[in-house]
Amino acid sequence: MEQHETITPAETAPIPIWSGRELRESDKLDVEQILTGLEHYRPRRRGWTWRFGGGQTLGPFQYHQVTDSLQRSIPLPAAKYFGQIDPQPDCVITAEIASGRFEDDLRRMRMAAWHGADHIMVIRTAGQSHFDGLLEGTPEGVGGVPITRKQLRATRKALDLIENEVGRPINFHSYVSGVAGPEIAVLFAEEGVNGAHQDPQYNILYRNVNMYRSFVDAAEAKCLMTWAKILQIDGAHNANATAREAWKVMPELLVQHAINCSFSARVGMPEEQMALSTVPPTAPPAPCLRIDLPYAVALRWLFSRHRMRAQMNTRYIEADPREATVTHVLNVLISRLTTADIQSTITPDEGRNVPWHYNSVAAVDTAKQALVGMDGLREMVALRRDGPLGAAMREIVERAVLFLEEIQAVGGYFAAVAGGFFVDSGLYPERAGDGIVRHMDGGVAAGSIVPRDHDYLAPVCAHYGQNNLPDISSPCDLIGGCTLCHPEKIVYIDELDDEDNAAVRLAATRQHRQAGLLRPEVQWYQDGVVTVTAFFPAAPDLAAAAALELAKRLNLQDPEVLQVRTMHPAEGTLVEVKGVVGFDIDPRQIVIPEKRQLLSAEQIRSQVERQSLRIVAATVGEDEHSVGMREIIDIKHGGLESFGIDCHYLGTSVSIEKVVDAALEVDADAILISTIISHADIHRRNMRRLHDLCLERGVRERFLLVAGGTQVSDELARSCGMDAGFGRGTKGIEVADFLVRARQQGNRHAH
Ligand code: Z97
Repeated sequence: MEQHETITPAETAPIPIWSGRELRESDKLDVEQILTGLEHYRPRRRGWTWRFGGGQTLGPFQYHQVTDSLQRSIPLPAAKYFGQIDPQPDCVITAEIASGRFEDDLRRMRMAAWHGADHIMVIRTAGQSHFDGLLEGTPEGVGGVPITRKQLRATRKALDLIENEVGRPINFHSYVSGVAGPEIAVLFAEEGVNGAHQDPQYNILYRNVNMYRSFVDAAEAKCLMTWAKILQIDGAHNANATAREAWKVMPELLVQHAINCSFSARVGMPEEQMALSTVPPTAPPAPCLRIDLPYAVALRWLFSRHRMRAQMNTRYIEADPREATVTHVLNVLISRLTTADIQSTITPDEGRNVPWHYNSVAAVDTAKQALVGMDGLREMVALRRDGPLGAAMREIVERAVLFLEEIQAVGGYFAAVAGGFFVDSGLYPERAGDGIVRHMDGGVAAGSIVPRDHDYLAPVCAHYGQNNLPDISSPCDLIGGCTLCHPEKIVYIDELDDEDNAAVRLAATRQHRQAGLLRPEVQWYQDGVVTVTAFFPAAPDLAAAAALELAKRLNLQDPEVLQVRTMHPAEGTLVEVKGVVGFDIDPRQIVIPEKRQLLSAEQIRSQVERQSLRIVAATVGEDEHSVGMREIIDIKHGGLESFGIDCHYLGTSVSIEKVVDAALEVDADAILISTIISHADIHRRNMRRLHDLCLERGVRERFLLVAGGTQVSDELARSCGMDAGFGRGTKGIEVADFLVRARQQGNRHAH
């Protein structure tokens, strides 16, 4: 299935259709097959792809900020009320996939893509920047998941299949950082990686790589990224995440963006290839829009020709996905009130786990839902610059300008870093004295820069700086082509560790996979992790301990409390606890209840129009519950009335005799009784009584008898003489479907 193609720049052209095997919706991604033949795999394009196209009308709605729909996707849950439309917003949506095992990540990417992600960021559990060389042959899983050629190829190959399936190009993204940054940039250029974080300031501040070395390396890396059209994401957002009082670093963030952008431009990177990584700095209970919005406006005003990558604020996420989701939606509101080219998502449980796949997908859905919900917002509201917004925005910009001026005054960026200017939590020009201090002659790889000889010559393309090339068309002509121009020259090295590698891991689970056994999972293949949510009427500490005890008694191994939410210090606490189950479920021993295919609402309506249908309904016996029956009947809930069925509701605590009398009086087609109370088997007795009474009066054949209630099942109802029974969660359309079909078929056993 591999093929050798010449790499062509992607631009925004539709994706080429791959001649390889297509994925079928019902097939699982065959990871072993993906891993086969990687030595021959070539990426089919190079460079970043934005979303394109855009029908303005989808279903009943007119959209203003959507792009082409996917061929296959999972729409938002509420789409079922709108003809299953799945509008795809105008910005690229990122999913962060980071299980720590790439073979598991591949499956997750597919789920994320179906929900609308077209930017897959693979992050590792150990900092890539700590490595000082290429990782060819390294076993996956050592020190987290380093990016190796093998992993890149496997990922890109899987993404080829996935993008064919959903019908939209997917950008694959990682990092170009650390002292191996230039080598990694070559690797990424060779392997068709589409986007990468690159910012020398990140190396300096967060990985303590020597300053000079970081900028020299960045020049080389950026040159390669420019050649390969890899979208660059900078690293300013990290100051948000690390400063003690993050909302005060806004002027500095602008300065950091400016430094990386102007350095990149000097290397030759076009402005539109630079994406600024921006995160709204605060989150509720801070009055975040008052702080974050002026910052967002200032940023876009200063960097109007660059791309904006809007990251979500995760600084304050601990364990409550609900809280994180609200912050994310507020972040998306800022994207919609300003602009965003990429809306990045992180899982709402980032504070407590490596991203679990369903949480990654939840974050993608949150972004999609919020973006689509705010479609065209800017056409309706305008940002007022003449009030506090304009004033705050000007103030941030002024502080940033002063910051830059001071950097120049002290002798430049390196001197400023040595002076602890950066990630200081004072609102500039205030300084809190807690900035990150790095020294010019210190850090990893200090003193490792070697000046090029005056006759230096490197016969490779996309190489930065002085190079004494003879007058030839391409530098690598001297050696008959470099690996960028002639990828067949790339030497592919598989994992070299015999014991820890993807093949061994897959072999360990092969039998299990082939047998189709099931075990829950959140992180790795069938890791057995489940969560239990329990409310205890107890104070937090006691509730947490009780939850662990609960997990133990449920036979969950390694129980761990994930979150504790106090409802009231004395009255109760909600606890979420995770644990591992050690057993498999064999699908062959499971009976899947057959799903009834319901008539459509339209079909039911037209049947009822053709031949009217009348019912009497009541909650029977000594039972005052009315809500269940009401839901089944009321037009407001899409109940029987909404299909034109004539409903005579008799109320609650109605005797069986009265129900039958009423049915005879109005000449009903069906009798619906509901019983919620079920002690002393009263629900069974009511059903039997109805059946018997109809028999006694010789009218059993005249009526369809239907019973409902929380303890009622179809089987039980039939055994008590009913024609059908409906349990908890029944919708009106299910009852309507039964009534229409049963009458149509002239028998009572259509259910
Ligand atoms: C994000 N959630 O989406 P190492 N270079 C830059 C970075 O920002 C990063 C690295 C390198 C975050 C992702 C934070 N960013 C995590 C400019 C990391 C990664 O592999 O951790 O050494 O470097 O942006």
